[in-house]
Amino acid sequence: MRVVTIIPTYNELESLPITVARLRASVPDSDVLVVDDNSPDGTGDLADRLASEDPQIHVLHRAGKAGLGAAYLAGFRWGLGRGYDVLVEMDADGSHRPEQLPLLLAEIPRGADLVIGSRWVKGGSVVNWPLHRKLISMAGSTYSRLMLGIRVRDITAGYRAFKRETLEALDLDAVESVGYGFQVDMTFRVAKLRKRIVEVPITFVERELGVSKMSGNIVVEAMVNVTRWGLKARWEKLTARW
Ligand SMILES: Nc1nc2c(ncn2[C@@H]2O[C@H](COP(=O)(O)OP(=O)(O)O)[C@@H](O)[C@H]2O)c(=O)[nH]1
Ligand SMILES: [Mg+2]
Repeated sequence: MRVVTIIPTYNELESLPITVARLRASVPDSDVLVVDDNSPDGTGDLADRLASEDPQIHVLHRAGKAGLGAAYLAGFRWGLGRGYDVLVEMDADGSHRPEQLPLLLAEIPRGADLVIGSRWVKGGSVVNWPLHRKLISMAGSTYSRLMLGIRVRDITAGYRAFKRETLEALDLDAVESVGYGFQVDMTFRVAKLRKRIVEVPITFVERELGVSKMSGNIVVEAMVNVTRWGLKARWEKLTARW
């Protein structure tokens, strides 16, 4: 099973080397692809340095900040083109603990098409989040689950492992490349293909270094999109019967 872990970065100079070192230690077989959007703080140069010292580390440089979704889509295309069997999404900031990646990967040979590292299943948790952030995340997941009619508990989660066949079955060009909306969009598309989605509990640790790139805008955008997709799916179901 050839695995590549894709790490999107925008100004992660402090976090990236720590996360990459932890990842290389905990899953030495996984290659690493850093997708940097020309970070002004020089994260791209740092990634090049890491890559020059370790043949399993690769870097994809993009022209400018285009969002996490666009970065992952570029990373998926890179990985699919190089024959990887499993493509992992992981944040650079340490929130997705590399030590828990084996838990996600173990589900692939057991038949999962998409594994989600979940905060909101039994055994999952979040460390260092204020109550209001927990509530927003849980409420967003619940709303999306009801609206889209899918059973996933942590639908905006960004710690994931895709089987290559799952990504190949999707029309990646059609995915809307926004923040949390990107993760919801991907989940909805995989669910519609009736692929097997497995959630494993993780401990999500809020970043200690650097700053978050998420904004209220991204949350609102995700909710608007979820509403749109949900209504569209209902409408299509209804009109199919006429
Ligand atoms: N390449 C790229 N990476 C991004 C972009 N926006 C966020 N990221 C990365 O995506 C990951 C998650 O972002 P983060 O700011 O931690 O979001 P949060 O965990 O929801 O607060 C981090 O590794 C970021 O550096 C972007 O526009 N381009
Ligand atoms: Mg983060």
